[in-house]
Amino acid sequence: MKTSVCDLAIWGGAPAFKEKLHVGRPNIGDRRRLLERINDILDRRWLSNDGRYVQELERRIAELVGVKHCIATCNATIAQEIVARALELKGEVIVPSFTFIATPHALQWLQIAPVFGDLDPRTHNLDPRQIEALITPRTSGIIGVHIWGRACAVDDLESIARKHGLKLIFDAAHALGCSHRGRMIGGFGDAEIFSFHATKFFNTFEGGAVVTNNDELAARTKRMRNFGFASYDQVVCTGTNGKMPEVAAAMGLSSLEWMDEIMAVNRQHYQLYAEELCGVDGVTLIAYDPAEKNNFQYIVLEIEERIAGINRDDLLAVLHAENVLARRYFYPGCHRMEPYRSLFSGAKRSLPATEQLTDRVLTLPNGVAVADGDIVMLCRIIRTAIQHGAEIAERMRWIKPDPGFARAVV
Ligand code: T4K
Repeated sequence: MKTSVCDLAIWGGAPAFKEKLHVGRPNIGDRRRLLERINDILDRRWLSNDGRYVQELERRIAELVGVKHCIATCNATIAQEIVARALELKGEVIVPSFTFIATPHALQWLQIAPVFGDLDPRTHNLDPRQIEALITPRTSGIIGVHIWGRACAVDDLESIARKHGLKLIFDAAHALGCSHRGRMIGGFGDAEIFSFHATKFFNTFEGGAVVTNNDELAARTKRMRNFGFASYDQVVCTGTNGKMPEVAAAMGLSSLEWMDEIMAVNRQHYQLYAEELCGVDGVTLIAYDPAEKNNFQYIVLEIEERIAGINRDDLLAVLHAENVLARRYFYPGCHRMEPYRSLFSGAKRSLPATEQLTDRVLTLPNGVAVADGDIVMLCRIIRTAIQHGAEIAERMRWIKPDPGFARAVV
């Protein structure tokens, strides 16, 4: 057990973990069922293009979420591009800066300008009070993101969108299995988009889906996912290749069968983190509303340097040396990444709440690949680091900062 600063691997102690502990280690469902399905795909020689497993996955996701239509895609980024086109977004679209870079990139890719809104520090989601000031005659839509699977201000965004005649999309990449006011996320706005990337709690290797109750939008999305084909040899619009392959759908179906167990493990890990980190000064584990469903995939800490005595990046360096590859999502905020940093200057560039949060957030490993003992050990390291925060901060001043360290040690 590491109790003093000298025990820490960053100063020569043995790393607490032999193997690297990742944030986003994929949850693998029932391997036997997956391999059975893959064999069936190979036997039937039907590998892609709206196959049986894709259709089954779409049906099951639509049922789970309680929407009329689910259109499975190769990933969430392409799904967002397709929906933006299907809804005829143009000019400017308001998005949060505190999100994965895919959210604004999918717009910029279509030559639509993302206009970044600041976040509400209580929710980490787009602050609805600041949106109307960003609306211009060029604004065509709003994209809310349910960060960490906690619903963004859905009701406020819906009323702003209605008032100004704007389209409303929700990036629900984190939010499969989560609810808002007792209703499953997926049925809000014009459409919502899930990601089933390997690092998500539910995965199809790579994948995503558009969910909507709008029949016309669903039909357009489906056509655009398949090059604009309306039937066998009839192309009616511009399209792309956004199809999900059968093998991905097979993974999705196996993951679905296992979803409740994954959620239960995640929730139990979350509770263990909460117990182990209870009373550690300057460390706050974000809360999930007990009245709502959540997949508990994200273990998110906020590090308050003034109280902890150590800043987030120093703590991150301590953990990386121990082979805990904690992450600082979504540092430094999309508005401070290229091309947006160069495109937007002056006051528009400053988003104080986002900038403050991206300096404080630290995400920790969760999922079925993480053992209870790992969590206890990891939390003890955090506890030790904070107990010796001032000493670590002083020692860190002598280490030359390497801006690429967070990636380099992966
Ligand atoms: N909107 C939001 C809010 C999102 O978070 C995302 C995706 C999107 C939209 C777009 O969805 P997709 O188009 O991807 O469907 C990852 C994912 O690539 C990305 O899907 C995800 N968000 C984002 C938050 O995280 P990286 O760059 O952090 O991945 P990487 O390679 O660093 O992996 C993370 C950790 O997981 C590493 O420690 C390694 C480990 N890992 C990763 C993979 C892929 C594994 O252990 N096994 C694996 O197979 O982006």
